[in-house]
Amino acid sequence: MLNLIPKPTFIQEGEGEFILSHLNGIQANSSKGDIQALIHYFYDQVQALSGLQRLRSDDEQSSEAIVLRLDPDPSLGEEGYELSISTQGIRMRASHPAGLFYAIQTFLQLIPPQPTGTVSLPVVSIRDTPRFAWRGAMLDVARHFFAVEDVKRFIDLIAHYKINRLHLHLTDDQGWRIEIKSWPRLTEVGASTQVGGGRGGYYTQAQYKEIVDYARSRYIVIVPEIDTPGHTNAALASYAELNESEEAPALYIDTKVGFSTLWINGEVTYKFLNDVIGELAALTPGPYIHIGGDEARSTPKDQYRVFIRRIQEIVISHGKTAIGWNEIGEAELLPGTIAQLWDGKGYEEAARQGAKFILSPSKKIYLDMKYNASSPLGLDWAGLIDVKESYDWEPDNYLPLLEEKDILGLEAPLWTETILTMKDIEYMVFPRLLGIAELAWSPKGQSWDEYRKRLAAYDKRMEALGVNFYRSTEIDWE
Ligand code: TNX
Repeated sequence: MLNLIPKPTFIQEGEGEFILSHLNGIQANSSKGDIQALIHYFYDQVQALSGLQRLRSDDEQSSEAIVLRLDPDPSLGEEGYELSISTQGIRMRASHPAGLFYAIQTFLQLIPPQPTGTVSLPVVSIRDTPRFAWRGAMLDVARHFFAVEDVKRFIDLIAHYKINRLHLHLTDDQGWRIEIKSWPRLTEVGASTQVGGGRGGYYTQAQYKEIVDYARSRYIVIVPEIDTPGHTNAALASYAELNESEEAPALYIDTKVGFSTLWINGEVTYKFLNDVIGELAALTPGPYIHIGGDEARSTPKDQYRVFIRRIQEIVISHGKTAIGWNEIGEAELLPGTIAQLWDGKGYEEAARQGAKFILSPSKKIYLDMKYNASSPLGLDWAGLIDVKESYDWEPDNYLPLLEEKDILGLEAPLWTETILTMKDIEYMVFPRLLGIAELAWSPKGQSWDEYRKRLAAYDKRMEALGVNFYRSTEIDWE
């Protein structure tokens, strides 16, 4: 059995092995920048995992050993690939660069986790395409702020499991984390603290672009969220005119939700949102802007509906697609708006309006939930979620009104009320995200009993990457 996660669509194992003793001379049939970048990525990753050395010159006999090919093949789609290892060498093929990136991820998982000087690879033929187009993770950088380096490490780690969306929850009651040049107090004031009263922080526009570019090099689209009309205390504290009372509240460092709201009937609110979303849209190559919309308990229902309508219009006017948490179904959804399911409120209305869904059911894939009653980190309002609970469910059967065609995919959020450091992030995310990535990528109907055996080999891999993961007792780690 090959321990691959997510499990590929089709695997045929053969006889024998291929021994890689040094790294050089990858052959590619394209000199496009994307492909050259992939070759560098491949060298760096293989070298780091295996200790293999790159030879200086490319004129060694091994130069035909590793071949990357871009071949138009509609049956592989945007992200599919073929990877074959024979006794003669390694061949990866895809229609688009993303597919080659995923072929590389699969290849990296075939490298034994302990470096021995050479790499012995099984003869195998793999053909693989994803089930869902949306395979996401979310990081809340508002409750606690995380430095650019942490976000890059997070991107590197999740990319290994073919995650292709990173949703950044950039604003909340406790902090505003993205520089907006036309409204500078958002960061001068609104970024100055975080849950518990620490220093907070924010990304300059240049740093945000650095994150976007880094994510793009790992085939991950950044989905920025400006949470509205609730979860806005940091903005309200920065600018008095955004409050109906025209008085700025104090900054907030506690974790209770539902008390803040933008001033729905104030025109200044829409000028503000147009400026913020305009700047963010210009910095974001991906097609999405997330507008939040959750837990707006201090916004009267009728006003909430007006607000959600107007903010969708603003997002569309900047050329982007709006995404909102499931509550937005209570308002009129404009064509194309995507609903993100978390607790089901508003889901039926959104489904009846024909919205497409991203599934983030809190009882299954909230990465901020404790694993068990003695987990040192996390919350438990949605339940305790050990590895099996997060893996062993079927997206297509989860909600009566949604069929496969209505589901764009899955996204696992990490809210950070109790998460302070990169080590904390890793502990909550790993290993649960591996199983969630498999639910999003692999064909329907995988089995928990078989999955848990494959996962058992990943402690060594996670150790090799220095990941602080949770050693679930549900797994017989190797
Ligand atoms: C609910 S999920 C929230 C977040 C909290 C989270 C904690 C959602 C859309 N809203 O504001 O951080 O619970 O688990």
